[in-house]
Amino acid sequence: MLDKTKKDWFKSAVAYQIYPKSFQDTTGNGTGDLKGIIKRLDYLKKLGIDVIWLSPVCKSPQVDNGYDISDYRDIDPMYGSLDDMKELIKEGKKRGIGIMMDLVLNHSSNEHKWFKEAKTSRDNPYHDYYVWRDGTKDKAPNDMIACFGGSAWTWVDEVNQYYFHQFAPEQPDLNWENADLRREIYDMILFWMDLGVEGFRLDVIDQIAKEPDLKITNNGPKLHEFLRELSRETFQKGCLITVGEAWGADIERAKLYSNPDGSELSMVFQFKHILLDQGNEKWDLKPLSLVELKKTFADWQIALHNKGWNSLFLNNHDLPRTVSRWGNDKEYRVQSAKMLATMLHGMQGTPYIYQGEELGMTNIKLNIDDYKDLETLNMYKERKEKGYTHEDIMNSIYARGRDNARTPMQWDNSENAGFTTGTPWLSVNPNYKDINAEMALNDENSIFYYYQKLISLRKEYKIFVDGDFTLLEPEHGKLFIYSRKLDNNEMLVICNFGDDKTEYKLPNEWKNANVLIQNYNDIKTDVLRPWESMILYK
Ligand code: TEU
Repeated sequence: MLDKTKKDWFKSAVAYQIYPKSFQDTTGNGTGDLKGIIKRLDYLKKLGIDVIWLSPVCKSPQVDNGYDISDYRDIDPMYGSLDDMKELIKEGKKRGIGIMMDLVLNHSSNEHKWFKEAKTSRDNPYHDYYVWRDGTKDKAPNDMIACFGGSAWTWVDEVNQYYFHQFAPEQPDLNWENADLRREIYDMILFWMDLGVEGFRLDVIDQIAKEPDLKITNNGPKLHEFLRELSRETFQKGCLITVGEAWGADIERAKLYSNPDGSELSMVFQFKHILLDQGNEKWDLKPLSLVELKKTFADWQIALHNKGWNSLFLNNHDLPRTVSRWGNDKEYRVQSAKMLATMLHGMQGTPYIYQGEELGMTNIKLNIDDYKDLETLNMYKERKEKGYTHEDIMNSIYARGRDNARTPMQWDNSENAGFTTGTPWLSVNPNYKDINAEMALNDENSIFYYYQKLISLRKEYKIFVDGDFTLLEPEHGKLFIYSRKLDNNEMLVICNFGDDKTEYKLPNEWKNANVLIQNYNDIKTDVLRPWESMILYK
């Protein structure tokens, strides 16, 4: 177990993200719950992870699956009760597994009592907790567009004003300029810290300092001032792991966020690697360039070494499954899932595994009526109106839709993959008979055990945590090779990114090195097989 009394324990930790709605149902209502997570803690212990990033479980009308919170201090009845949460924290701790709560601080639900008050009158003390601007009913303050489509402004008759929302109209933006609001947020965070939570993930934290008059959404001028106050008033009173979601973070900003002096957060989720195969908009696809991918990772690895800290991830609840996106989820599903894991876990940073990634779960194709995500459904409508063909839109959804990652966890080959005895809220991927946890646990060559090994290597060899990073063969279009060095030791990570065999002469000095992990049974010294990967150490 990790010694979590050390301030920088997050550097040796491996995190696992749970999307609670899709993890494990115990009541038969078709959605996951906290008791379901407790039931599966031994599975996670076996995998070897140290913390769970739990997507939002607070009270919510669920317009955006919990990213619209109506009570920050209570659990949504769909997931259980506050007592269940206490139980989860306790049972987790017994197994060395902490809980990271998901803090949605940029916006609340429109059902939050603050907003219900705020919209009654301009004189209401809660009015200023949100971002209001004058205008006339038929003319919004400006033409800003919300992330899920439509105007970012919604009119309220009672106050004759518009409120600002970067996401859905049901997710009004909070006004961080208001000191009383900030105090309420800090007290709420301290409440969860008192209950024994070990960390936080901060939703769209780079958007809290918005300046709508200047059309600034992320990276507003006061962002880091707000963050430093937040951190001082809350996180720094404990020994926590904190990660901010920051689509707008570049390297220089990431150094501020993850400053080793602990003044802001432990690290951020930045998305430069994720954005590489995207056109102008998220739904416009372009092929991934491996050379660019390598350069992007290398730039971050090198720049943050000793100057900050990286998070390492390829998947989350907003992204398609990487094995389907960059790997081959058909004939090389197992090899490519292992290769992608090797590529990522060999780097410096804190790895995050998204539920089902350790099983090689894949994207799904549904009929449009079976999708649940508001982002997907809004986009379908918008693009239909703009004249895109059904087929064209569906291809974007198959490739990019968020529901790809949100299908229920595949536990076994019983009905509904052992996720629920009722009707699942979102279709189970029909491939669950071939891809499920029970099978993985009975197969010593499974992706699950490969992840287990990667996690244990990170605990055993300091070089994973502290070693520096050098990219080798940067211009090679098929191979991703890098080395890590610490004192007199060196580690070589070799990945063949694709379905083809690729010529590669293993350098002589590596021929007798220890093989820490590999996804084929042997090593050939002159060629790499499809999706082959290995980590060598000397
Ligand atoms: O996501 C932030 C965000 O910008 C996403 O909307 C992202 O652009 C999109 O999902 C890419 O497809 C966070 C949460 O992770 C997401 O689930 C929420 O919907 C969103 O914030 C609003 O809280």
